[in-house]
Amino acid sequence: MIDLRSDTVTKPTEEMRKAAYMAEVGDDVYGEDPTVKKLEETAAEILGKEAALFVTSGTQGNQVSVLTHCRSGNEIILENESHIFYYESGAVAAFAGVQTRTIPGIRGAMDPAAIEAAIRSEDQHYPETGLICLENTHNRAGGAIIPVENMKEIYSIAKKHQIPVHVDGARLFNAAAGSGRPVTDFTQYCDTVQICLSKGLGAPVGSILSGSEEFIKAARKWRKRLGGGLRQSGIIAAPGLIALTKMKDRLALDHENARRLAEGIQNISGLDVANQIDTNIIVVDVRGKNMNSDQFVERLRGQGVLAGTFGNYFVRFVTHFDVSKEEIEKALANIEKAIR
Ligand code: TLP
Repeated sequence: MIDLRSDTVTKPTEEMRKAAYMAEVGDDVYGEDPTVKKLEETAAEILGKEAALFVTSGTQGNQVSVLTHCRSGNEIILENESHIFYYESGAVAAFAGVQTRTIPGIRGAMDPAAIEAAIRSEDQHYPETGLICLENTHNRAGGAIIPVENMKEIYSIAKKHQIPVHVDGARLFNAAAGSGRPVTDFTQYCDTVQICLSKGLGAPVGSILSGSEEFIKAARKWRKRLGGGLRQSGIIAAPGLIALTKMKDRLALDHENARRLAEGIQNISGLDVANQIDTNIIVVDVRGKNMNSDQFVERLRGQGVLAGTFGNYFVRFVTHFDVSKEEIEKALANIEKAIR
């Protein structure tokens, strides 16, 4: 099977498995796991923030962030198809008790003026705007890179109104690799950021939430409340450390493979690549084949290629380090066979 459903399917490398075996551990709720500490310190340094917290997943990182920034009854501003709004099972309502104010983006980027217009003024009828969330790269916008300039404008508006900005940077290192800019160019324009170790970077588990010392202290408590206080978690932090320090530089290869896959798919009659390929995600419109996305994905499965449905008529392919250049060529040949 050539698994292009997501970059979450990557398996830990041999080096990661060995690091897990060898990891020095302690009880992290007592603050005694040296490997977790090292991962958190390294992550904060790479992201240009004061502190960081190891969390179990991207969803937990985003939720801990919303819970730490907001009070119940607040409103948060986020993009129409952002992961926090679209794919986190309504968690911001279930846990933080905040309501969402969504704004349409262009390739995932929100218009700063629309954000400013959505910020609530002081009035007893209104909720308070507690947080602005951005997503970079933007998953449902097909891995689109939100430009640093857009983030800068939004951040300056947020600061004017004293509203914090959180970035769901599940694939922020893809944005850095795809734009050729250091990751701190992006993180300088947010107060907090969540990055996933378990997507393109290949770790088996975990995400990092990063921000100020004060914020992370409060976030640690929210993580505990959610049952995310782990014990000898150096076992999973050790592969995370390898992901963070050694896997970033190869993301450009995944992007190259994505461009090749997109080009090949575009050449198959009846299939239409719906997004510009900035990073590792390809979204394909299958309507030209008179199929819906479920039917298309099933046909592909029959030829040994796995992809994910993305609404009724769109299918998502994600490249990652467990799929080689040769397998991309094979996947293309098999996609052609599947729909012939
Ligand atoms: N995305 C997954 C699915 O949940 C859709 C995927 O396969 O792409 N933020 C963004 C932008 C994400 O894409 C994801 C995962 C998360 C957060 C959540 O991370 P996890 O799965 O670790 O909770």
